[in-house]
Amino acid sequence: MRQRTFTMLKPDAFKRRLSGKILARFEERGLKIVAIKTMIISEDLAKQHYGEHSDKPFFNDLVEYITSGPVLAMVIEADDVISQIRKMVGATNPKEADIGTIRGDFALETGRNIIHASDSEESAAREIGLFFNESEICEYTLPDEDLIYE
Ligand code: IDP
Ligand code: MG
Repeated sequence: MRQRTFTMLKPDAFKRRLSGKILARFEERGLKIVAIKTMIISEDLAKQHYGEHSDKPFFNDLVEYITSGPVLAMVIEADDVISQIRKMVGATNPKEADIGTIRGDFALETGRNIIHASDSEESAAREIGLFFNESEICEYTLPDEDLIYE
């Protein structure tokens, strides 16, 4: 069964006009985008999304950062997609992220690390539910799925 994950280009990525380059990486690898939208996240949604970090010293800055402009929120579907996208995203601190990862190639600071990706099946289900209605998620088949999957 293919998996779904929640991925979000943060306001710095969107404002730096990196969306196309980052989406191209997902598309070229054969991952299927099943939902995508731009939005400005409310403070309430930001606090829910990052609820696990509410006790951290950076929490207020994180909420301010993620609500500071448009994000590009998406649901991506593929085999093992949660762990594959985390690998493509790279370490939380871009200075420690491998070159070739999205953070390693496009970012320098933890507080400006340009992209979010769910870290487990549980968080993917929770985050998809926070950002998307079922009716916004598109079921379809890629025309080259038999070339991507054996
Ligand atoms: P992740 O995004 O790689 O899953 P988490 O530890 O879940 O990393 O942290 C969520 C987000 O909070 C990070 O992507 C980053 O934007 C921010 N963050 C995490 N640690 C710090 C920090 O030490 N200073 C500032 N921001 C941080
Ligand atoms: Mg996280």
